[in-house]
Amino acid sequence: MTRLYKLRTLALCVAVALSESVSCGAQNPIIQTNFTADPAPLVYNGTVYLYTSHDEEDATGFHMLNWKLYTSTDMVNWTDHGTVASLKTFPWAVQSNDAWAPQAIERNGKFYLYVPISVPERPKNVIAVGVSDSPFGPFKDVLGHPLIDKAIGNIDPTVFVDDDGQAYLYWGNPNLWYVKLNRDMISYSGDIVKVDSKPKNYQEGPWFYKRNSRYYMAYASHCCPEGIGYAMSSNPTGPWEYKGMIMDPDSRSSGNHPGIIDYKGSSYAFGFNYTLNFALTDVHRERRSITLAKFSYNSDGTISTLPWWSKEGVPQVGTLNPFVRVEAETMAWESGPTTGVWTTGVRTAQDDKIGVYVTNITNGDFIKVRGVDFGANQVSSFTASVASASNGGSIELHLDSVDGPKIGSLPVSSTGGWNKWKTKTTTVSGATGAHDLYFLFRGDVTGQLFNFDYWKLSKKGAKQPK
Ligand code: FUB
Repeated sequence: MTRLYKLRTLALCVAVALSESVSCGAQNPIIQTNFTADPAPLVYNGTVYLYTSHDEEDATGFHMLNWKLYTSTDMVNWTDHGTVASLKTFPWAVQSNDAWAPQAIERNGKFYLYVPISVPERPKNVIAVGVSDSPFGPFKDVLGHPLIDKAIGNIDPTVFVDDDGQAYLYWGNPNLWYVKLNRDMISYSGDIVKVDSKPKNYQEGPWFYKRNSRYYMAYASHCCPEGIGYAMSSNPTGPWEYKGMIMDPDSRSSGNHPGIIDYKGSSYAFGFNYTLNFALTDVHRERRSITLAKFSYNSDGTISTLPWWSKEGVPQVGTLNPFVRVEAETMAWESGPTTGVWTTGVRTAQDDKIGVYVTNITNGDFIKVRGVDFGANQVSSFTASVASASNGGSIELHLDSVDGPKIGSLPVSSTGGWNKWKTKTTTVSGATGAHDLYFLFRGDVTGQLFNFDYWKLSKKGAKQPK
């Protein structure tokens, strides 16, 4: 790394930290390559599947066309799986906007994604359901019409299957409604019920779940800004007793739609803020970013109020194994928000052949993968799948910071096209134990260097991947 580049990186980190926008040690917001909101985490087979709504980059007010999926097994490194459903999934709906807050659930090996969308006629808010055989989608519109018909405020579905097999769908703004879903999860029986015991300051964004025989209703509360309130009940249909604030409203975020899970022995609350938007502009635009906090329940099941979303986020659960294929779009942080010039950070793209990959890589960009376990002096090589139609560049591997010890550098020359993928390998040495791994992208050209699909480290004596 040149001295000039080191100075530039350090200066940017200090300047950004001082400006209180996004610091170099940040972990919140957890996704930096897209604007994401309305977190809907699902724990399935040991992995957190985080379904999100997606604010388009040109948004001033809401501009939302699809739903995305990210996964993690350590709560800090998140893998982008791209778009799993979009307004095109529901061709009878308004196609220009309104892909709002989703929630997904698994039942008997099928996955159901409930989404609020709009129909052309007023009142326009409806709730639709997409079905897939896989948590990764794509979700299909099996009904061909809304699950919950149009009414004002039919938004923000939250779904839960109780121990006795009865499934419930709650939703609504400004009122809270529920219906009992049938076992097929795509139809319901009985009346749609308006909740009389709507919890104090309820606005929207309900998140319904059960823990230790207690039912919880977390929700976006107050307006505006929104905080996160919650109520409890001994019955899935209430009455709901207001219990307090999980997070107080804060002027740094006008909305705050909750998603709550237990994972690997800890409890987590997801929400969102506008940190990345405000790193780019002073103007409030509906470009949100999902945030994460760890918390504990009190012995009576109540929840103490959490501080506002920290920049540091949550501790890593375990470490990342680099000796298996790791998607390049698995990251804890990337350079865009750190430099305050998000448009020059790396981005993700998706195609039918290889799925999601990292793109928009320019000289000086980096990806941080947190807590990579290199083991005991066994690392010998680094292999990456890359594609380039330019002169390419290189991937430098650094430990613990972008200018930390360099353990290897992979030259990437042209492969003959941005989608002509080749695996390339270089030697790596000097890494043992767990470290944050930084991929620092270098190249002479102004403009894009290469695309990056996946990587893997190999141990001494291991057969090289082809
Ligand atoms: O994201 C669009 C809407 O804003 C959601 O449906 C609400 O919960 C609020 O977050």
